[in-house]
Amino acid sequence: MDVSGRRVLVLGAAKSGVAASKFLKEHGAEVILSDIKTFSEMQGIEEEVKPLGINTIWGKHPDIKSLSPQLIIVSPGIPLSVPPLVEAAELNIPIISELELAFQFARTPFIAVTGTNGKTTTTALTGQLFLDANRRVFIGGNIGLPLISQVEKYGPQDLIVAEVSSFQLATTKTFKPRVAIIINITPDHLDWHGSMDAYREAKAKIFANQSEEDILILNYDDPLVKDLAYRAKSQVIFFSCRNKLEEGVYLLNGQVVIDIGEGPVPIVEREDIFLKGNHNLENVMAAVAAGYILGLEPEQIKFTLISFKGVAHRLEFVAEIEGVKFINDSKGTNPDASIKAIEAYSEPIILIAGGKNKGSDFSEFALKIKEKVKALVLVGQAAPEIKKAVTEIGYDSYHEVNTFQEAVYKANELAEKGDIVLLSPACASWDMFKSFEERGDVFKELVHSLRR
Ligand code: UMA
Repeated sequence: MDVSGRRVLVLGAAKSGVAASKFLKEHGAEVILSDIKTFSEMQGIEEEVKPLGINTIWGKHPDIKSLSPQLIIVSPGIPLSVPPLVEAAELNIPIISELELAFQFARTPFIAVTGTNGKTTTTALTGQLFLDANRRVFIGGNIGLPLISQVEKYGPQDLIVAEVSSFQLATTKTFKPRVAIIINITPDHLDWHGSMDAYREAKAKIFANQSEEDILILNYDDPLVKDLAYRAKSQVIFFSCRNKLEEGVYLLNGQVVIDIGEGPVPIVEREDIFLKGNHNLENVMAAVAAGYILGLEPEQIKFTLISFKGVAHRLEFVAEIEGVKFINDSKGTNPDASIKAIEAYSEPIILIAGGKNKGSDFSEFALKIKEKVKALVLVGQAAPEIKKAVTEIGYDSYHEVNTFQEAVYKANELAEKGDIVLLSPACASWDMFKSFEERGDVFKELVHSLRR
């Protein structure tokens, strides 16, 4: 793609829009960066980009007819239904995502990972497999740094492992990863996409341009994902946590094995994998398929699987103190995520839950607590609601506390050797913290202070 001398409108001036604008300007484009946020909200960005010669429009939708851009780069958070994009589509002005722009400038093979849940863990784990094998790898995209800011720093011998969202995929045109992974598809972001069908079609764009020499890794256990195989031109590798497959990645006598037509090759004992839980097994199997098909040795893959400790705030192991393991799952911001976290452990659990409720119903969560949680410590705004849900079904092993610090101390006091103290609040953090990251960091500090 040659952008030199072309007038490009970048819609949205957050992380990906700013990175795209700088890149385009460096490559000789005439760049207009816009955001509906006001000048005062965007002052910092204005000061950052103006000296580079990037023009800006703040506080309103840009007028497409008067600007007449030749190309539009749209930020992931902006739906295609906003007026300037509807108008641009009518005028046949190409609209692409920062992902498509990055791909067009890339010289590096991509492993692209999408799915409703688990994409961050799968992306980080897949990247780590290759890092551990001494490959030069960039891990980014929807997580971490925007691809466009890094893409030219990597060459044909390197690898880009990219988490890609449905938003980014919806406006790809030529995106063609060497390996594509779809972990699962369940309802999400329907306000942006308009329907479940449109959401699934956006995800399916991850392999739309793949050809026979490319690889598509699909979850056999998820019907919406499995059926996409019929449409693929690429080589499909299935993975399954539940079924013994004729070919693919699956469990055989407690071992994760891969069979790509040469018989089952053992990779690792399931119980030796550091990441626990069925949902993590999906992530692990997808990463195994990608690593093996791109030539990593089973021993190398095994090394990473037994040592990779996961991404921060997602079932993150913090410490073991006097036989009690402390786990930070501050990312568990809704009941569904916290149910999965509870299911991930076979040990007795002391659960810390509560925070800001986002309108969730806690009845399923309460049932899981009754089934598996030895003691429950409740904190934050939603504590009374969770208490009501558990008492209604006859669970009384709960303790209400007033501060987050008290919650950690109470959980520690209740825990005995062999137990797990799990922070998985099932709620947002905003009643007490700026973000779930801050909540997780405070939890980790408090846990480490217990040692002293
Ligand atoms: N805006 C307009 N016009 C509109 C609507 C919005 O100008 O009509 C502006 C907003 O004021 C805002 C900007 O457009 O300033 C939108 O920015 P953005 O939300 O796209 O933010 P970025 O920082 O560019 O972040 C995006 C991803 N955001 C989303 O997908 C919503 C980030 O993923 C990603 O890390 C980043 O690019 C770098 O690639 C976040 C995310 O939540 C983590 N992703 C979703 C998920 O994981 O479920 C998909």
